[in-house]
Amino acid sequence: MSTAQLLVTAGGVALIGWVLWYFFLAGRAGVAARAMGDDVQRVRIDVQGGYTPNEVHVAAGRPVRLDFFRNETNPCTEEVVLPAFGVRAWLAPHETTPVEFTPAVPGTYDFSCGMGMVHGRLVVEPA
Ligand SMILES: [Cu+2]
Repeated sequence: MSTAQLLVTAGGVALIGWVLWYFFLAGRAGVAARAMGDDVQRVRIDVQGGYTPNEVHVAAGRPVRLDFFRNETNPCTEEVVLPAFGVRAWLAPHETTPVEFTPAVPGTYDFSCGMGMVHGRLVVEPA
């Protein structure tokens, strides 16, 4: 192999490694947030290849409002579902879509994109 071929090969391998890291590992560390507000418990969730924060803590028995800000056009995240609360919402790109419900029963509930590829969880704590 010539030096140029070696460089191209090494570059390709580095690129593959970066792609794997970017899509599967980067920014996947858990980020938890607690809802603020005495009346409606509000949390903003950034949607971009995943949910940030991807763990949200709220209190049972009071209304929750999750403001999903979808900062991408990747179709993966165009829909968010919270099966336990009967929520299925369409998230317009580069806009904030509020999702409101009142969790009655403490527990941990999953939310995800419509395909179930990216996930977050809602931890409902006893009031
Ligand atoms: Cu998806």
